[in-house]
Amino acid sequence: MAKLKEKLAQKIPQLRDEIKGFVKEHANKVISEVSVAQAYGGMRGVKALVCDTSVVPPDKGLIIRGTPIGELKDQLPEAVFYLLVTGEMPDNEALEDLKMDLKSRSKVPDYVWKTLEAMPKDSHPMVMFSLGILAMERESVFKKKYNEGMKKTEYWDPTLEDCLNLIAKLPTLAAGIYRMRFNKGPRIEPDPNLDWAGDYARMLGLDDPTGEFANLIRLYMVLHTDHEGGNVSAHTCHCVGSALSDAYYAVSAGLNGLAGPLHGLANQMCLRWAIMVKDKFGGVPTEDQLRQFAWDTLKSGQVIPGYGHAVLRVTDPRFTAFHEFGSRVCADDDLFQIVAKVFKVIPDVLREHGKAKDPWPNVDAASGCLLYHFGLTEFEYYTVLFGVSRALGMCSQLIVSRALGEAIERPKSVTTEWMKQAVAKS
Ligand code: AMX
Repeated sequence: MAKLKEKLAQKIPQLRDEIKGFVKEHANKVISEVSVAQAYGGMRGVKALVCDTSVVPPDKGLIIRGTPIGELKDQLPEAVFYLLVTGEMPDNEALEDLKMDLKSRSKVPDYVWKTLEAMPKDSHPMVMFSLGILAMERESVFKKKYNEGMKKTEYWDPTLEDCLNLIAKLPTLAAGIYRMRFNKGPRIEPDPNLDWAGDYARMLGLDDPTGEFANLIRLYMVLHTDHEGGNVSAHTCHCVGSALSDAYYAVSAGLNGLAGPLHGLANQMCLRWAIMVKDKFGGVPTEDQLRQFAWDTLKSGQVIPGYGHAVLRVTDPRFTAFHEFGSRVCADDDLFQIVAKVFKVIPDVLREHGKAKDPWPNVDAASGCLLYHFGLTEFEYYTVLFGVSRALGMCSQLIVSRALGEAIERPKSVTTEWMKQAVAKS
């Protein structure tokens, strides 16, 4: 049995018993209340979901299984995936085992390419990515086993199989989409000797004489993996998976949420904004010019992309990791300098503007300019990169959910009339 599966098989029964006992003992304890503002305001802050893979304290940012993301930035995404699922870092043997396992599953079926080739040429790369995943649903081991009549305690095993099959194929699929959608020539086949993210960088086909582009993709894949359970992509995946729809359905659904401009699409918007700044001022503007440009954006009713967050109230540590990478690798790049200057100017502008609860940069504020620096200039593609990484987190959460036998999601909705009566009564 592969090391990751072995580890899970050893941990799951105990974990399941622990949570069962905990729920039984404290079933009626209240952990959260919901105000009218929260019900109409995207349920912000309502504690009604459980996610053990990661947590985002507003004053610290992402912590994966107890380790702050800043301390994981030099790890491989495969190691972070193992950590997300099991709660432990893999030793060398387990890591190598997982890397090889993923390699052996990386071939994307031909019918997926044919499906994608039949799509309109101007389809958004996220549509192609989500559809490519959905097209592979017929491969689901979970669905097969479910139809054969598996026991609830066994759900996690074929879910793990589906997730490994899916994750293994994502770099090949996503790189193939890049080359197809942006006329980059034939697809590049996977290299069995490379790590998951390093091979993804190679299959995109950009020049990388220094190897720093591959390092950027490794970092990118680590930083975007997971962000607790309530964000749109994770929550959507969890909700769809709770109906026992398999990982292909659930991850594809999560990615459709990631494709929104307030979520994963923000990275493409960020770069577009930085390029607009560069074009308008013919290079790096002064701080005053930038401040004025930001006010013009806000006054026209638009948001400053890459700033603000639903949960965070500090500079996103993932932004810091990208900022450090850029300072080391491309400090002279005009767009990087603009992004660095935006970081100096925007928090004060947003504070003065007085709306955003969080005036600080999020993960999307710096990633685009780094990709652009290395020649990945098609920013419509950036959310796909985010999606490849976020699939690691969504899959981890699904595996844990099936391991714990979580119930189908079905919160209670109420009408506005009900709200009015409830308020009147109180
Ligand atoms: N620029 C201008 N206004 C902003 C703002 C920004 N960067 N961030 C928040 N605001 C505004 C909101 O639009 C809202 O205005 P409204 O009352 O008129 O509707 C008000 O400030 C209060 O919003 P909030 O409670 O601070 O944020 P939120 O939880 O509702 O939304 C987010 C969070 C990220 C959607 C928002 O900050 C935003 O739109 N940021 C820009 C887009 C972005 O960077 N998204 C990426 C998020 C990270 C990710 O998922 N990839």
